[in-house]
Amino acid sequence: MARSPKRPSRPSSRRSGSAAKRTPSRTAAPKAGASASPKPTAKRTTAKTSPKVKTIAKGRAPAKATPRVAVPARSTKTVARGGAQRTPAKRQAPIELFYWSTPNGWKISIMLEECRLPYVVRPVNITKGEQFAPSFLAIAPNNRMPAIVDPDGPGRRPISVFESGAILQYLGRKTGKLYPADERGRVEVEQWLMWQMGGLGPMAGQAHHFRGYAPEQIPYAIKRYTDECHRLYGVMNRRLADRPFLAGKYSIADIACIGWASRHERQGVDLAAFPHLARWLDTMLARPAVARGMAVQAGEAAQVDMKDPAVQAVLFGQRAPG
Ligand SMILES: N[C@@H](CCC(=O)N[C@@H](CS)C(=O)NCC(=O)O)C(=O)O
Repeated sequence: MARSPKRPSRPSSRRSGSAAKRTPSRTAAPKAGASASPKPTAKRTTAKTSPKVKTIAKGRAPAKATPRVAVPARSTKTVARGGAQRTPAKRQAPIELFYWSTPNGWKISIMLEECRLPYVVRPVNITKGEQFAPSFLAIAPNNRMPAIVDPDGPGRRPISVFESGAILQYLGRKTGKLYPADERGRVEVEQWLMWQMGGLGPMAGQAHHFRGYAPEQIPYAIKRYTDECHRLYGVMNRRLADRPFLAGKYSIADIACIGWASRHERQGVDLAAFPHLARWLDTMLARPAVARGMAVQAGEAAQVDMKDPAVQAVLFGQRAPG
């Protein structure tokens, strides 16, 4: 399995499944910002769907209920079923994953792979402004991916969820996997999940920005966020000194951290001083589901030049409208 943190391999054959070709949603059509449709990347076969049925995974029944939430009208490129195809007894409509290949997006593709849930990727090319499409904002009002629509939500009705931490918790509760039900176990997981959401993710994101993307080099900002990443990895290293994973057992807290930690070099942090973290990183990257999750549509994102002024105009300097 791919172990490279920087360039995850293409999805393995275990992940490959049939693809569903979506017809446009009648409930919403992306307007502003959704300037271009992404190109298909995965080698898939296609299956026709009726306008009412958003997705069909091969060998599965269509969703019983049409999602009532608005979804982007662009075509779907990928259906990934993880290991779900090995346990086809239960009919399961695929979860729609609104996604671009980034550390936050990977959290959910990894979780779906770990849980062997069938899912269909709805690409949200954030470098082209597709995160501002009204139909996407209807499910993700923060104009950030990832988001999901689960056609089989509570009460067997569709539900949408945005914010990667909330999605991980939702999927953990839904499947009973990687998120303990007992209160002590849950608290262990949640404190490290929130640590990632409020600490490692934002600080590493700022380090990436000021070290790699910013049009001007600002030494104070670079030092500030590089130092903070270094501090956070020290915290993580101490935590991992006497347990294999952040909450003891493998959990959604580890999944939340892996994408960011795998990019420690971009944050200017050498792991030589953090042996327990380095061991955890190797263990994580060796997990087949992690490799598969990080490989989802990685090629498309890798082609983007983050220094391109058109890309920077979309991603940086965003302000509230009006
Ligand atoms: N707190 C959010 C952060 C998500 C986030 O920042 N996503 C980025 C990509 S990693 C995004 O969609 N950026 C679009 C933009 O900046 O407009 C979460 O964890 O879901």
